[in-house]
Amino acid sequence: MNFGTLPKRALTMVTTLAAVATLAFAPQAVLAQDVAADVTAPLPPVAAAPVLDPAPAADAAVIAAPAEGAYKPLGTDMIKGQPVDKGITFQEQYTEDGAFALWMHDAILLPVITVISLFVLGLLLWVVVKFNRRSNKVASKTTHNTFIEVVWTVIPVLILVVIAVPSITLLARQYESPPADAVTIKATGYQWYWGYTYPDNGGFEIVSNMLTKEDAIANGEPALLAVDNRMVVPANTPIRLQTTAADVIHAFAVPSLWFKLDAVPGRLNERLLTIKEPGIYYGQCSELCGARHGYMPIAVEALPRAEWEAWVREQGGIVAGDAVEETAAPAAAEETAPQATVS
Ligand SMILES: [Cu+2]
Repeated sequence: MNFGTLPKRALTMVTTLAAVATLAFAPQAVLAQDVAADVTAPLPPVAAAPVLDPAPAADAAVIAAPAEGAYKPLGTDMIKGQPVDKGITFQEQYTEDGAFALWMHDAILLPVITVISLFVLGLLLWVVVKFNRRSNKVASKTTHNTFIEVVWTVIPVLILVVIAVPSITLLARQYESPPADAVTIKATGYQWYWGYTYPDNGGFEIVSNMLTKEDAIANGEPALLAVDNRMVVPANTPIRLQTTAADVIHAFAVPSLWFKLDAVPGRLNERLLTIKEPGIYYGQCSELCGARHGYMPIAVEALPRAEWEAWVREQGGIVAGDAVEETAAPAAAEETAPQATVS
């Protein structure tokens, strides 16, 4: 091999690979921009839930309106987003953010990682076979090649841009503030269980402890994930999920909802959660919080809005409509009373 052909061959190869990489990634970039554009689209309208004054809410809880349909806990056929045997990607996702993240992983990150790994492996093999001492008695002294250096700087930059567009989009979506009419639910981490408070619905708290392995299996639920009282939430409704802790730092994490938020004592963290469909979704505390850290699972039960409201009333809580009716009635009576005396 003489001195001039090596850089020329390398140039041809690098140019070809650059063209292949561009062709391979171009559709991804276009897709990424499409999805990014969707982010600005407003959330689907949700029935307005006026913010309530907590004091009348507590009174109204005593005379709660009759339930439109009794609450029935979801059966084990509604368990969703569980890991599957020999699965190599994320769990199935049940939020918009999760679906977007899963798409980004499957359609962008994995192909990029695969192509780069194969490319580097190919280069290594090429060097091992072609440039060993046996086939190159006289070692090449080539050091610089401006074109190759430009190419191996520009192509990685382009790859990073292709990754950055959906990545920053996902980050921004995860910071989206809940709308004013979102249902507020506060998850409090305790050593070692969870408490779920519903401040918009009368402020009752549900305490959720892990079931024993025997009880979980008898229920048809996964051991170490099943709980006695699930965190019951409305599906297809924006939830303002707040997390805090009573003792040490915990973390509220449900993989199939693409949700993870630290629960820190003395601090209230908040993130928007909108679950796409009814189901049971399991998660775990994801901050090492002590001896029984592994035994404080999270079970989220998402119900259609009407059934969730029935559940709230069953817990002695109230939903927005109840309180409005209760507070409106006495106000109307006061207004009509003086008029009656005047006439
Ligand atoms: Cu914990």
